[in-house]
Parts: sequence; structure tokens; C-alpha cells
Amino acid sequence: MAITQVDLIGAPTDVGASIRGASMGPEALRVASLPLALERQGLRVADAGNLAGPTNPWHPPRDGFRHLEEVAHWNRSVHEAVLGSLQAGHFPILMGGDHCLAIGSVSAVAQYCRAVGRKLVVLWLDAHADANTHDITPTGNIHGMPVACLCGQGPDALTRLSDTYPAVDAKAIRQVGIRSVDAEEKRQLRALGLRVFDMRHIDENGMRLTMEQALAEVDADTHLHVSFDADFLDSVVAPGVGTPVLGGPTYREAQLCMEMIADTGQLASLDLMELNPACDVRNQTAEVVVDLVESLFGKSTLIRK
Ligand code: 6HN
Ligand code: MN
Ligand code: MN
Ligand code: MN
Repeated sequence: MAITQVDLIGAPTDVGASIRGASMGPEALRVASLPLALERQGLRVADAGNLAGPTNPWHPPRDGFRHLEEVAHWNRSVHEAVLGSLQAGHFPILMGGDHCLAIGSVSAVAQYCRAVGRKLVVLWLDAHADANTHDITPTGNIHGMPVACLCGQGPDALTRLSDTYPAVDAKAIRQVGIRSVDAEEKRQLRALGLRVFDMRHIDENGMRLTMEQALAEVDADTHLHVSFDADFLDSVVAPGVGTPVLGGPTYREAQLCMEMIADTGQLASLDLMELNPACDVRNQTAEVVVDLVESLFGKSTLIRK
């Protein structure tokens, strides 16, 4: 797909998490030269700056949600910004921010796909399944709930951001890299019918076969959206996240994953979420993410034709 312009959309908030610092994610990506890396891949880049929204009130959860009002506010802004970029014919990159903001971005992408009649495939790259609801969440943190909300399980303020309910068909979502799922959340995953390629699957089948399976239904008519949570990566490679989990994809496995996505030629929107500079060492996690993004847009070490 010929990309005309990449729009960088910063969403500097951590209202969906209980570890502070993901609000600094957009700036960390800029400092790690994300715009330059994209330009190196031949893309025109427009940095739209950061969205504005409520500050983090740092309240305990209420009725199973922490900061529901603030999370809803930020997601309305993200939804609008991502939809606007797509309608302009551009490629939106959402720079988070914690992963609760994917409710706004993915619901916008789904709405756009319905309007233009394209098939949607969402790749959710994450250590976590993010499929909790208010009655089963162990934390009340809404960054643990975006997948459930997108599939219609959640409060109206988060499930009805777009013109359709549920915002996304669960069958459009494939999760890769999952290795930390709460007990009740497992049941929820099965109930939603999500396709989960967890770490056990990757261990047993390798990243290559896993990605072939995850991308099997991507065709020339597909809008491929990647929601990348930096904790997808093994925490040895990517310590700069609020909820690190050992045992994730290595640097090489992650590169292969990105390259195979690039090979489809169908990537059309992207979330870069959960970078937490307060947990990082000299911005190394942002640098790894930027390096991987370059591969996502076609940089390859491949020598054979
Ligand atoms: N993430 N399952 C845990 C919770 O609090 O619900 C962790 C969520 C982590 C969210 O991936 O950004
Ligand atoms: Mn234009
Ligand atoms: Mn996540
Ligand atoms: Mn995660």
C-alpha cells in the first residue's frame, strides 16, 4: 500500500495505569528519533504534537475502574485524531501513553474500515491480554481492559466511542506474545473467542509459523492495524515499561515479527504504547522500539532476493 503521509499523534497520559510514567512515552519516542527513522524508510512524517487532556488525579479505583472519566476523555480525543488522520488518507501512529488509549484508536480504525468497506485485522502484540472487566480486574487499571471494551464488554463511555457496537468483531483480533493473564481473564478470553498466540505457542512453533498463522487472513483488501505494547518484548530487552514480564520475544524474534508484518504490505495504522521512561535506562527501550518500527516499515537485513 502506498503510504502518503505518517501522522504522529502523541497522547501523553498514564491515567489507565497504576505505575506512573507512560505519560512521557511520546517524548521518549521523539528523543529516540522516531520521525527520522520513518523518513529513512522513505515516508513523509507530520508530527501533529500531543493531544491535551485531564491530568492524572491519582485516585484509587471506584466500582472497579480507576479514573474512568479521565480515561474516557482521553479516548474521545484519540478516537477523533486517529479517525481524522485516516480520513485524510494518512497513516496514523498513536504514541502512548498507556494502553487504555487503544480503545480510542482501534475503535476509530474499525469505524474507518466499515466506512470504506475494507476488512480489518488487528494484531495485539502484548505480554498481557488486556481483556479484564470491572468485575474481574485485580487492579481497576483500565489499561488492562481495552480488548474487552473494544469487544463490547465495558461501560458505555468506553464501548460506544464509535458508530457501531461492539466497536470491533472479536474475530478480527489476534493476540501475540501473551504470557501474563489473570485467572478470571482467561475465562473471559475464551468467552470472547479471541485468537491468542501465547508464548507457549511461540515456544512450540517458533515466531515464523506463529506469524504465518496470525497473518493468514491478511489479503490485498485488508487494513492491518498493529497495537504494540512495549511489554510484548522480553523485559531484558525492554525494561522501560510499567508492567514488565520476563519470557517474551527476544530482539531477533521481535525483528522477525516486524519484518513479516512489513512483508504483507497491508499495515495501515499503528499504536506504540506503554513506554515508560521512568522505568527505563538511558531511553534504551524507546530506541529498541524505534528500531523495530523501522523494520515494521520495511527496513530489512535480508540479503537474498
Ligand atoms: N497492559 N492484567 C493486569 C491488570 O491490571 O489488569 C495487567 C494489565 C497490563 C496492561 O498491558 O498495559
Ligand atoms: Mn494529505
Ligand atoms: Mn497492553
Ligand atoms: Mn502489556
